[in-house]
Amino acid sequence: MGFRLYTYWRSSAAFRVRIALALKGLAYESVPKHLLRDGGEQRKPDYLALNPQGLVPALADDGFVIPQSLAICEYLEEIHPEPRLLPGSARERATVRGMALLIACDTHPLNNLPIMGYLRREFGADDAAVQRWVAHWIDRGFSALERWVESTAGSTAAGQQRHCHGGQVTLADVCLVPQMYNARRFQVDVAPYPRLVAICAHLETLPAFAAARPENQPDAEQK
Ligand SMILES: N[C@@H](CCC(=O)N[C@@H](CS)C(=O)NCC(=O)O)C(=O)O
Repeated sequence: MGFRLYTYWRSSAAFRVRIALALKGLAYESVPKHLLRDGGEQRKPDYLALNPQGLVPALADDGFVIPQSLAICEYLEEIHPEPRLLPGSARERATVRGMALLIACDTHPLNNLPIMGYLRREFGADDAAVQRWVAHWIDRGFSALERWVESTAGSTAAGQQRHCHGGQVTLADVCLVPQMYNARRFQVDVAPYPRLVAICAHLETLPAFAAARPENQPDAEQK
């Protein structure tokens, strides 16, 4: 049976898992859940029976279902350790996990579509207000990460930074690229974060990151 990934092309949380699967060379069946069509396929009873939270992604491994992108990445890391997304010492892994959580817990949830919808519905926020909200929370997360990677990112002989931590891809990079995609999608100015931009420019050239990109998914829609 193998892996089955419940996904949506534009979901940045699913994007993380697609990158991790591709980096580890793991094949999977893609099961798209359209988040907007027909009230949201992720809210239908058949999917809620698999994932009571009604969010994508979820990964089924021979029928065992795991929700939450970082739990999925850590599961993949445990059952297929190479290449390592959590390398090095306990301290290094704590740093990488901290960076991943900065994005996945403290940044991404605040610019997720349901939050924007709630701001519009319940607080009467217009497009400009929602845009300000999104930019504010991405700026807050990216400002901190930009400072943080200054001391942890490996650099080439030419002084270019290519990863959030050390000289190889880690879980922090797996989270950064989808968040950068979101920032650009919502027209947030990323110029104040040159290290993060340089890291993403490198990572986006890697085949695993390219394969996982939203526009390369079977359910991708033309804009
Ligand atoms: N913390 C979760 C976040 C998952 C999440 O927010 N997924 C979004 C798409 S990026 C979703 O399914 N939204 C649909 C909805 O809220 O109804 C994870 O990392 O997996």
